[in-house]
Amino acid sequence: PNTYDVIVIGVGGMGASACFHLARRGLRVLGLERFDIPHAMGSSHGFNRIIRLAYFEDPSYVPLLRRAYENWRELETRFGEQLLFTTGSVDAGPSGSAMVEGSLAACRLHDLPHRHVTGAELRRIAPGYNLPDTHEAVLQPDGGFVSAERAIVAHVTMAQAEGAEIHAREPVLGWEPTASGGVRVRTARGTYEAGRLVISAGAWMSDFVPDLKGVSVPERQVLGWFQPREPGLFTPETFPVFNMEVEEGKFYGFPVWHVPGFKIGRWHHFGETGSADELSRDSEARDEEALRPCVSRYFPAADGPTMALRACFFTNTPDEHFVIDTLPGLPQVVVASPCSGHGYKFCSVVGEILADLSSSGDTRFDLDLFAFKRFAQPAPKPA
Ligand code: PYC
Repeated sequence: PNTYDVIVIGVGGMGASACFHLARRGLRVLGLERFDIPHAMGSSHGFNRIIRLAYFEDPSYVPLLRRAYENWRELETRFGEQLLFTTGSVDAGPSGSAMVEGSLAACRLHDLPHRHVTGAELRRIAPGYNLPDTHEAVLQPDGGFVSAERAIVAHVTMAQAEGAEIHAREPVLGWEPTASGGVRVRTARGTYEAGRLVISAGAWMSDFVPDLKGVSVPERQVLGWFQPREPGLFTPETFPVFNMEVEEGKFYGFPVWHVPGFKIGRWHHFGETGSADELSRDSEARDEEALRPCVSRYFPAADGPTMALRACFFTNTPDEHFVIDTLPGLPQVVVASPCSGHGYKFCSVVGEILADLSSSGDTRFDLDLFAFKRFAQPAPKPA
């Protein structure tokens, strides 16, 4: 079989970055993707993805985010195209809500510039917003979005320029460790061997890592674009990206960019979970119904005709933190993702971490929060 230093299964956001960071270190890399590059079947499409520093999920993500920003900027320079757009970010909810308090905690711990404002103040600063006065928001100026599909193209193009071999439309059928401590990967087209394996298969993760079955759970999510009635309030210059928790649910959104509509998504957990091959990518009227009440109430100046609807996947872990680790007993195999819907912004740094783990076995980044072993079944007690 053809041999490589590292094989990467899944060339979406994370895998594309891994291919680039491995190849730039002079390693022989093969990236295998079952769909097109880029594609809209998983979790790396929809034109743009939020990036933000005030990380309400846990302040320990902030050092990774700082490096992610640096790496996105370096990639832009190499590729010659802007990929990261700064709009500022808003994290909003009722006073005392987890999103507002978590965002404030990250800002305070990491000394991030920010403003803590009421709903009324936010309306004055960014009049596209219409939050009740009982709500608060944390505004952080470094937030914005990454151009999602273009960033994959950038990572793949730069990986190829460094000698990586990337195959699209080549589904992986299985992999196994070899007696020499490497891996063998079987695809619909052939068999390949390598010293190391990176599995960044997103919603297909548990197909390749059976221990993640029931831990890494794909869930269908909905996105919509709505024509603003006052377009000037929803430009990248006037409208910061947001996450908010309100009585209707948890939502996130963007200014108008590349689609003639204000983009809003819902972090919804309606139980639309299942296997990545079976979940629907079609958009339906009920998807719009999941979004429209939030638009009408909190963004009334954007409550115009529907421009587009899309479905995508979150691949959730029970605690909604990532898994980035080597497999127990198989140090030559590194897994990255599931990312529970908030991973894309980290692709630029996770690729570097995957290259660290699959070249030296170690990294300078703290990965405690992402350990594989946190989901290990406790050993049965002796009778
Ligand atoms: O802000 O990271 C984010 C995000 C992802 C999905 C929803 N919000």
